[in-house]
Amino acid sequence: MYTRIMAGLGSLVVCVLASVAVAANTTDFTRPYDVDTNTVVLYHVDNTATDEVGFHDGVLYGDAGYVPAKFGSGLGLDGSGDYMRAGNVHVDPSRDLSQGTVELWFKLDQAPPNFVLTGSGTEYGSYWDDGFFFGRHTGYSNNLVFMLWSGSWEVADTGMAPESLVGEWHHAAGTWGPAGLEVWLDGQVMGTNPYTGGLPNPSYQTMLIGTDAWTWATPGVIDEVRVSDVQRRLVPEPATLILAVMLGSLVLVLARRRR
Ligand SMILES: [Ca+2]
Ligand SMILES: [Ca+2]
Repeated sequence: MYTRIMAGLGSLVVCVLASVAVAANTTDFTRPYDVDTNTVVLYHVDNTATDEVGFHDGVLYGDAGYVPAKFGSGLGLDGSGDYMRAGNVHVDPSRDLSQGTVELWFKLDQAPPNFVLTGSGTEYGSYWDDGFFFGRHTGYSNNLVFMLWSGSWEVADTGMAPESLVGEWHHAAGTWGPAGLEVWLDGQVMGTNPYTGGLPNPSYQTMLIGTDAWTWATPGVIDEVRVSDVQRRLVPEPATLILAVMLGSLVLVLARRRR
């Protein structure tokens, strides 16, 4: 009887774990994401600029190309004239502007005075950003920052000089919404700003990846780019899941030994 109960319990745990394992991943930044209803665009950049959501495929410019990256391949940028153009990702269909998350993995080859991992505003070379800005703007900070334009820049500062990030893969996320403006690095909130006004301009011309309207280039590789219309919490694999795996294994071992 005991053996049957334990074996049954073991099977149940295995079933639960199997369903967790195949569940869509939308929060664990250490793995490639799956699309959910709040995903605005998702680019795995695996030898294609296809948007996994299906509305805003990217286009590569300059001599941007696909190179080995964090997951599969990513966007290789030599720091001069290279970028991916995504268009206005908040229209067709229209998206909630009151909250959002912009994130990507990046590996810098160098840290120029001004560079942009991703930004939104006017077209490349039209010299006006009026959406989000993720990078370094030395007019505001010598650190990596996430900013939103509200007539002036609202700044969330990581406190990290990009020079200290060169040569290694890092995950960067900027969020806005009820919690204010946040900038995340490798799963930690590094800086905040009380601004809760959302993304003011729904009619920006384009999101650019690896640069902005000012043509501030980023030398390096960018991968797994996602925009969401919800203020995400980005967490690695939950500790509870690891605990469940250990518990499940223990139950199975005990059940086998009792037979
Ligand atoms: Ca990739
Ligand atoms: Ca180039």
